[in-house]
Amino acid sequence: MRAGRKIFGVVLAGGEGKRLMPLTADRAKPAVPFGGQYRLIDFALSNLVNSDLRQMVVLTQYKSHSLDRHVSQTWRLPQLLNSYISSVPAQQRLGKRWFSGSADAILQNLNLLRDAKPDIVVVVGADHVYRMDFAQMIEAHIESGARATVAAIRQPIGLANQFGVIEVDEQSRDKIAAFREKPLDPVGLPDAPHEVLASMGNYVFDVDALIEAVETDADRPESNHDMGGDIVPYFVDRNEAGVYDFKDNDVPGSTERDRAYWRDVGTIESFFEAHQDLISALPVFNLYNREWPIYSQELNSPPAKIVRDARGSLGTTIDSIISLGSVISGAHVERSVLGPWTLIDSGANITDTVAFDRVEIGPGAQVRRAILDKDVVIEPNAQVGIDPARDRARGFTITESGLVVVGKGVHVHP
Ligand code: ADQ
Repeated sequence: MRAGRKIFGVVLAGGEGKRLMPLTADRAKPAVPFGGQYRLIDFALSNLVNSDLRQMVVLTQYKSHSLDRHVSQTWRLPQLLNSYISSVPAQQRLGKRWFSGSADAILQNLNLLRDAKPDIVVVVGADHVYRMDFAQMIEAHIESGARATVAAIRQPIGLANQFGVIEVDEQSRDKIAAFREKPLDPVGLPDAPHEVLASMGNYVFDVDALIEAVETDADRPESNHDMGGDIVPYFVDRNEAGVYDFKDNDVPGSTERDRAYWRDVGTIESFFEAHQDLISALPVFNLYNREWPIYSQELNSPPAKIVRDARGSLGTTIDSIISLGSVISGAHVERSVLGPWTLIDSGANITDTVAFDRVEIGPGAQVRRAILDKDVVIEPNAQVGIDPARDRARGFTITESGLVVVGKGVHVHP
């Protein structure tokens, strides 16, 4: 039982997210907007708060300003009961060097653990979309007697080189027998040769075991000081690593469809696909589960408005998410997710598009299969996603499937 044990949360939020460029040109991956009004980190933090954690730190490093601002403005827990989520920048506490990996980020912040004196530490990544009750994983960790427990989910074998791959002990199924970080020659599961059991990058540790592991790792010159690559294998070598199967996690209000949904949105394509899911009639990920809310910034904005323009042309939206503060006037929006304060003017046609905050789309403009970063302005009659050669010539990022990404603040001319 968790009773009486003090739990502390560490959110690893220092990653660059290179594969999401240009969306990460100016911000850390966990600060990338998602689903209109959220930032990616809101999913991890909502899960931790809903799991009753009350003391957490967010370790940042790469381009952390936007992330720091979001965490400090949005994630203010009441100070009563000593609740807090603090964003902690890299501070070179152990000499003149930045974090060399996620385990080094923890090593350089051990003072936080020593001050908080928890019994158990939950360490999670900050860039996945999912719902998870960590209280259930903590209970499984305590019951199993493992010193470190890794959350795991089945993934297609073709993706094994993006994940830590777990082999479960045949005798005691909650133990990890072997672990390989991002293997190039993965072996499928005995009951499903086309799948592997992947680490979700979420861990539960006994505090003293975690401290010992990162301190021991610091002295290994061959280490990359990475949680997946170095710390998990450290526990596996000692036969102290447990595995927690995410499919056993039962989040209040979840349905058969969205149970155990976990999505890496680390590439432009997967980021876009996750948005397409949100706006489908029966999305796998249900933002509207009120029993396990996903919290986000308080926008303090007027409601979204969809109206005829002055000449009487209809404003229409189909299969779309429209965030607060947006106005669609005499324009058509279809299968799109619009962030706060999007303005779309007469005759514009927006299809299969994800727009971040404060995007302006002028009269007669056309946008198709695009991601528009914050403050993008599409000028009257301009086009995006219609003529690939033109989009490429204008320096936009174009993915293999033809998605066009327009970077922050860019003005697109006709
Ligand atoms: P990756 O996601 O490739 O694999 P990593 O790049 O270390 O690993 O990112 C993990 C988390 O740590 C992210 O939230 C990232 O923002 C953060 N992070 C990275 N470097 C950091 C640093 N220097 N300081 C602070 N935070 C940092 C990991 C595991 C795999 C697992 C996948 C699941 O290593 O075993 O399968 O996550 O996606």
